Parts: sequence; C-alpha cells; structure tokens
Amino acid sequence: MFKDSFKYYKTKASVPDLSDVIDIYDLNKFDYKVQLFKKSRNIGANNECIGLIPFENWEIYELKEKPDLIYIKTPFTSFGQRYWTIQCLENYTKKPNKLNLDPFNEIPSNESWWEMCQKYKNFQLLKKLRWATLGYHHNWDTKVYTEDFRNEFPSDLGLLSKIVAKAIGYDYFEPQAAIVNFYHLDSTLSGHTDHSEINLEAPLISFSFGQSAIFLLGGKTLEEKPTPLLIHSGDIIIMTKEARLCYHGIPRILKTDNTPWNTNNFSEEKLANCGIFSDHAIFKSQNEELWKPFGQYLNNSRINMNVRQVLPSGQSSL
Ligand SMILES: O=C(O)CCC(=O)C(=O)O
Repeated sequence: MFKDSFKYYKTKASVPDLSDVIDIYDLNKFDYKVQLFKKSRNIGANNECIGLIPFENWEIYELKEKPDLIYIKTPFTSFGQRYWTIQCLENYTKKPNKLNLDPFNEIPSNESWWEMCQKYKNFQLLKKLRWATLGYHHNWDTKVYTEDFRNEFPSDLGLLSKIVAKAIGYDYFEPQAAIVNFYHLDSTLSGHTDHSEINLEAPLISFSFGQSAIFLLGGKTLEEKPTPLLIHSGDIIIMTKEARLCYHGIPRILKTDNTPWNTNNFSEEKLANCGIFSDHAIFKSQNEELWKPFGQYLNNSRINMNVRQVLPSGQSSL
C-alpha cells in the first residue's frame, strides 16, 4: 500500500489528484483529520534570535488518526528561514561534516561545496549535493552510528531543536545527529523507517525550507496505506512515539508560489541584540545581493534538516 501511494504521487505521466493531501493551510477542509495539539508548553522567552515567531502565535497540530505525528505550522520568521537556509547551504556543508559528494573528491580541501558552486558558477555540482550529515554521522551502509564517525553537533541547530522539543513536552531532548537533505524538483526519498538511533523514545524533529513536498506517513509495515501531508517552507514535523517507528517518504516536490523567505521583515534594532544573526555578513549588511544565490537555490529546491537524539538520556557516548 505504501509503495502504491508513493508511485501514485511520484508519477510525472499524469498530474496526481491532491485533494486527499492534508494541507494545514486549509484547515477548514481537513478539520476531520487534524486537531490542535493540546499538550504544548509555553516556552516563554523571546525566541526571535533563533528565527522563531513568539510562542503565543505558534499553531501546533496533531493528526486525529496518528496523534504521534505533530505538525507545527511555520513558526519561523522570514529572517529565520533565511538564516537556516544559509546555515544548511554554506556552513553545514563544510568539513568536518560529511556529504554524499565526499567519495568523488571534487572539492579540494581548501574549498567548500558552496564556495565552489558560487565561485565557478558550477551548477552541476550545485545539483549533485543530496545530503550532509552532522554530529553522529549516519552510516548509509551499516545504518549503525559509531564514536569514530562523530563530530560536534552545531550549537545553533542544537538550541533550535531543544526549544522545539520543549514546546511539545520533551524537556531533556539532546540533539546528537542530523541529516540535511537537499531536494530538487525531480527528487524523491523512498519510504523508510529511522531506527539507527538507540533512543527511539526521543522525537525526530524535521525542519523544511524552500519548495513544498508531499510527505507520506505510513504504518510500521509497508502494508498500511499512508497519510499524505503537504509540507510548506518553514513547517516542522515531529515524529514521536509510534510515529517515530513508521514508514515515511517524499514522493514529490511541488513548486510553490509562496516564498516567505523573500519577505524582508528584518528589524535592525532587533538584530543588534541577536548574537548569532548579527555576526553574519548577510544580516549585518542587510545586503540583498548577498542573499540572492541562496534565494535562487530555494526557488527550485527544498532543504530538510532532521534532528535526532541517538543516545539514551544521561549517556554521553555509545
Ligand atoms: O525530507 C523530509 O521531509 C523527510 C526526510 C527523512 O525522512 C529522512 O531524512 O529520514
């Protein structure tokens, strides 16, 4: 059943009927499938400096049939969407993080992927990047994490993930591994479960930016018919408890006219107090030209960062 749905939404031969795809931006139509998540916790403090809107404006939902899937309708400011896009493209793709491109030795050790793509206008290389791994690096062959394949987890993404986890009741979430996926309009991610982490009780937090995607959430076996969801730029999906063990995948990226990253609503006064953002040349100079290549990337691509806790609480290594 999972594979049939995947094929249905993936096919380019005909336009799939999207009327069953749950769109959180069209709640009137889907209120029989989606309800408010009532167990959220007010995380208080002003989180604008990490790119989030004030907590009282967050909209958090759960699926009626699969309440362990939590959906936060974009809690990011447009300034936040830009920051996380820049981090994914320019910084998280630098060493010591691992890229799918590493075995091809196309990037000299004194350069980074993003620099090379921009400096030499290498659009082929730009399209070839599919993933980067951070913290405990996912081993795509063995699916087993090891201590010798581990680097420090980025502190900004760690902080963001902890804030989100806290808002849904996970006070002790420890971000230790992430996969950053880069999708183009023809990319897919086949159905899979994420079970490499020893700690499967901790949530898996997934942030998306750029073009929209159809996300399929199935059951614990491929026999179960999946629920299709439309994911927009800035949305957060959190898989907890049972949903953490379910099959999921991305059969299709959909071009969107909604480009929240283009709304320039930055306040210089606020930025002055925001350490990590104000240190960044793009935000410091407020120079749209510097943002341009990142915006161009988002116009045809989708970025997804998904963050996991690997270890049992209180444990610091494998
Ligand atoms: O791109 C997404 O939304 C899903 C990513 C995912 O499932 C994964 O990396 O395991």
